[in-house]
Amino acid sequence: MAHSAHAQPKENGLYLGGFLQSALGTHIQDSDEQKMLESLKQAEIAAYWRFMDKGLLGFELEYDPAKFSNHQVSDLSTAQMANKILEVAYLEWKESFIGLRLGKVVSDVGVEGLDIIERLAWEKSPVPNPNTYSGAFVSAYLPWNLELYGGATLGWDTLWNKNDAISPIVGLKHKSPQERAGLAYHSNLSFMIGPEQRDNKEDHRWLVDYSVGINMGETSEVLFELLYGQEAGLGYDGQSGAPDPNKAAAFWAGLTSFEYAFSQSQSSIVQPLAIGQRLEYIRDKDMLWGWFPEDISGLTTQIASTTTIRYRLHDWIDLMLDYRADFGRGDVQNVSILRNIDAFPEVWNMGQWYQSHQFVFGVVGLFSTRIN
Ligand SMILES: [Ca+2]
Ligand SMILES: [Ca+2]
Ligand SMILES: [Ca+2]
Repeated sequence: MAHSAHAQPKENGLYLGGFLQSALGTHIQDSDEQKMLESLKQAEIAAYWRFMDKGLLGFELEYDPAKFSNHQVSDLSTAQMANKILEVAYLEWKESFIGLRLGKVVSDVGVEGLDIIERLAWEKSPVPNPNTYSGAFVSAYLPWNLELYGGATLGWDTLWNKNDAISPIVGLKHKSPQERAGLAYHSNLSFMIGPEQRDNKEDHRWLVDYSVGINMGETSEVLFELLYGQEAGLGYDGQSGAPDPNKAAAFWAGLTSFEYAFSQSQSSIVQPLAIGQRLEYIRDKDMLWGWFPEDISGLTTQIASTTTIRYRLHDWIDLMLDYRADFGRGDVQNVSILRNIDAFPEVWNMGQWYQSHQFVFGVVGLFSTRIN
């Protein structure tokens, strides 16, 4: 699909690229307060060197203001700055039966593209999985289009190890042998385990994630993802409602999305148009993630819908409209925050849903050039 192209080049050479994701947008919060969105969502510069048909050196530097929203830049150490700015930096080597990767890479977990040039929607869904990790990885390309992969990482979304412990990942990918009547699919089952809390080697987090993507006739794409995970030591006691260090926090989440590109349309005006709809569900019964897009804590269920219309004005510029609606509530008795409880709690004890609506008019500019 036009909007899920991978940035990495396929042919030998040295390349430079980048993109700018900017917006005019508003966010209507649960309090009915309206906030203008930051006009710059993300900017990236990338360099790739593909060599000897098998090797790839990749660097992607990003500026994402959201990563700096809670910090004064002057308070950050060089290591923290590097972690926020260096999105990926890796060396890859691919033989026909085996592949190796070393460095900070885009995580194998999940199905959605990390950046706006690799997915349709304005924002990646906040379902809890790692976006990137650093480490060493091996893939074995097996018969029947299977790929078995595994590696040792320093942890979720980090360039530096915050607890001197390794978080291994293993997974199995499968894709359809060839397009059958324009139908293609790929799936990915992954498992990751290791301590993720700062200076704590004892309490492990584990995550199992299953993802599927189905493409039909190069115009439609359906994505599907389901995940379940636990984080030791951060659970709650269901009776007292107090944190219980002997209990694991548990979370599960899923998303489904549908995209349609009008690239095969008769009309050249309609061809650059693509539309998409994504739904996601997150159950976070021990309030581990705090993913609601405002500063509201104590929520345990979130449902969100994202509707996207995107238009490729040129090879290097996309216009888009994106509407995201979030609904959250606290619905774990004695633990989460419940509000506006109905008079008949045994029938309807959910409290009212918190709501949040975000409207974006976005512009994405991209460039990519071969230097050598
Ligand atoms: Ca990137
Ligand atoms: Ca990025
Ligand atoms: Ca670690």
